[in-house]
Formats: sequence, structure tokens, C-alpha cells
Amino acid sequence: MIRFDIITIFPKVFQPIFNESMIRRAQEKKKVAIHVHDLRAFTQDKRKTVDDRPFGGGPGMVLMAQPLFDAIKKIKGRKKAKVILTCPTGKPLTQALARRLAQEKHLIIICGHYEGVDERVREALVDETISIGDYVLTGGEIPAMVLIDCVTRLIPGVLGKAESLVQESFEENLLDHPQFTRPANFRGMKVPDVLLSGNHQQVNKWRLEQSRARTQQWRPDLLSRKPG
Ligand code: 4GO
Repeated sequence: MIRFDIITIFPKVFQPIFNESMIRRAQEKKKVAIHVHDLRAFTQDKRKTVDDRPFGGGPGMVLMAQPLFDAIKKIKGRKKAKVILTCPTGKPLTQALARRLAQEKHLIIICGHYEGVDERVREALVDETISIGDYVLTGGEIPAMVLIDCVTRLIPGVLGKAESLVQESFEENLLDHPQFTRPANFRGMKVPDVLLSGNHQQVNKWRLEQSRARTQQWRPDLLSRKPG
């Protein structure tokens, strides 16, 4: 069982994602527990202020240290937990990193907003800064969802046998082979004969060739990436 705690100024946005499909089933099977915390609950003024203007000037606002320090202290208690900040400056999220995070017991994810988070939060509280890609979003909520989705599906027992992870492409730095389903002939576009042959050895050979060719064509950078 992995416990995820999310600290956010938009707690409601997580409900529709976490209450459906795989992540819902993972919670029902007690493989994960997800707790969403409203950062405003940890503010100290009547207006529930979470942000303030940046020292040194410039546009926008910065998430203040105090509510985040108090939130993390309360959530951690006396127990150990890994604190993650999602930010474009972070380590890229890869399948290998997700597999490492799937070994953890307790992850606390801070969702940044505005121009970012007071640097003292990162210095004093954050164990790992993670980026889901080289682009900027308005908030860390979507990266938090991405992280929880890709870690959760790696927990043993979350996916059924049919969705087995063994042959998965990114695990070997290869893109997936093409997939087809019925009908075998759709408006004159035919499924490759080998897939209808029933010869599993030939099917596997074809799939591996397809994976290699597509990786070469679309993501040659993956071929020189070290195995996770
Ligand atoms: C994370 C957070 C992008 C990512 C973010 C990412 N944008 N690439 N925006 O993982 C500070 C202000 C961070 C909003 C947040």
C-alpha cells in the first residue's frame, strides 16, 4: 500500500480523475490511499492567503512558505515520507523513476502555482523535484495526477493479468508495436496477415521489429538511453 498526500489550492479537481477506472479500483483494493489537502486550511489569516508578491519585484505571486511548512508538518507527523515538488526544473519523470517511486510507502506531493513556491520550501522540505516534461503549466495539479497514475499502475496487483506489464515498451526504452482489433478488413484497410496467422512466434518477431522501427523513426533518442 502506498499513501499519497497532495497539497493543493484546488482540491476539487482531483475527484473526477481519482474516482474512476484504475485509480479507483486501486483504492478499493487497498493498493493506494490518496488524501487531498486544501492548502488554505493551513493559512493563518481571515482571508486564507496562500501567496504574496516576490521579493526583488517582478510579475505574479509566490506561494508562501508558512502554509506549506504547516501542512507538511501536520501530514508527516512523526512518520517518514518523501516530499515531492512538481516543477519544470525537476528531474524528468521516466518509467524508471516511476518504478523507483512505486517502492515508497508514503509520498507527499506539493502542487505549485502562480510564479512558483518560496525557495525555502524546496530547501527545507522537498526531497525530490520532478518534472513531467519540458513545458510550463499553470499549476502542479496535472503533474501530480500524472505521477500518481503512472506510479499506481506499477504496484503489484493493481493491473489485471490481461494488462500485464511484462512486455511493456517503455520498460525497454522501445515504443509499443501497433495494435489492431476487429474487423480484419475495415473499409479496405487490412490487418497485417501475420497477426491473423495464429503463429505466436512470428507475431512476437513482427511486433519486436515494428517496435524497433518505430523507435528508430520517431524516438531515436530512446535507443541511446540507458536501461532504467
Ligand atoms: C510542473 C509544474 C510544469 C510542470 C508547473 C512540469 N509546470 N513540467 N507549473 O512538470 C510553478 C508554477 C510550478 C506552476 C507550476
